[in-house]
Amino acid sequence: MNERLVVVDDEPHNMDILRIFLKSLHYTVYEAVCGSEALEMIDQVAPDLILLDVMMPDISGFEVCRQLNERPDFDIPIIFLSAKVQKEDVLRGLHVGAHDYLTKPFDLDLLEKKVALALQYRKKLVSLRKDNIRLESMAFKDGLTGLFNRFYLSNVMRKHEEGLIRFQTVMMLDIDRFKEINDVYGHLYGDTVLESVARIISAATDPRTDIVIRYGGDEFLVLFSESGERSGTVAESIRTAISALSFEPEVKSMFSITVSIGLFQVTKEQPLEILLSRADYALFKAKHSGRNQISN
Ligand code: GH3
Repeated sequence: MNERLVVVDDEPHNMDILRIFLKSLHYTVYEAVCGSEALEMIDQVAPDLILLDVMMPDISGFEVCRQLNERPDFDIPIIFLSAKVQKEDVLRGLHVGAHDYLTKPFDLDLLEKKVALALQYRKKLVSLRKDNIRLESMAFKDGLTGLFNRFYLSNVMRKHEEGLIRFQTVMMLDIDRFKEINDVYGHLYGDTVLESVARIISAATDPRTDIVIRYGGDEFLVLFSESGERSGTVAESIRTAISALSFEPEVKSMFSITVSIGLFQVTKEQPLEILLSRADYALFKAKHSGRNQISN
């Protein structure tokens, strides 16, 4: 795909030269004749590079550049093309966030090279961003179940401390006598059981409002940000769905499992550690009251 360039210049003669030259280099060129048009076009086109004039009838190029660079994730390189040739002008351009500055009348060889370099820089940046997103999702996910892991929980804790998220119910779930499954059928089959339990919890919850975390070996945590009533229904549906599963590790050996669940309804603002320990205590009660049940 051809790289997309937004070229902003109010002078038709300059625009003609730029259009013809850049098209001859096989770039796709989008043209804007003033700052406000440029801002709109950049949002629509999402270009790979912006060539920006400084002196324009409405918003100056410096101001356009400043506004764009104020956006949190803005990463499109901007090259100024300007008849303002003083050192102070160049410095100002770089100060408001430009990648480079070319003075008019521009040298086409220099323009070609600078455009190519800026596009190369942009390509590296985009690829680094993608790597980061991939690594972040790997770091936050449990390798076996694909659920969020404890590392992600520390992120959630920080957001909770900052008041950015609130939870209505905290649910802790633990598979009953899971160690026996490992002992009888082997650790690998134990993993299969863990995956099935994770799938049921995921299917019963809503990723838009609930956070599901593999909390420990056979322990799962769900943080509900919606009403307590719903969480009770979801917990019961998970418990019954898991007890209805049947596992067949070997011919003629079939077994089922149960889980114990602790539910803690949040009534006042408290650190997440406290909410977790309350849910953990509710789980402890469920275990000690005979397992395969939900305790509050
Ligand atoms: P209880 O009902 O009292 O909770 O009994 P339990 O057997 O589930 O007790 P416990 O929590 O002590 O056992 C958890 C077991 O989970 C022990 C550990 O070997 C196993 N485990 C932890 N992580 C994994 C894992 O990733 N895969 C498998 N297969 N087993 C795991």
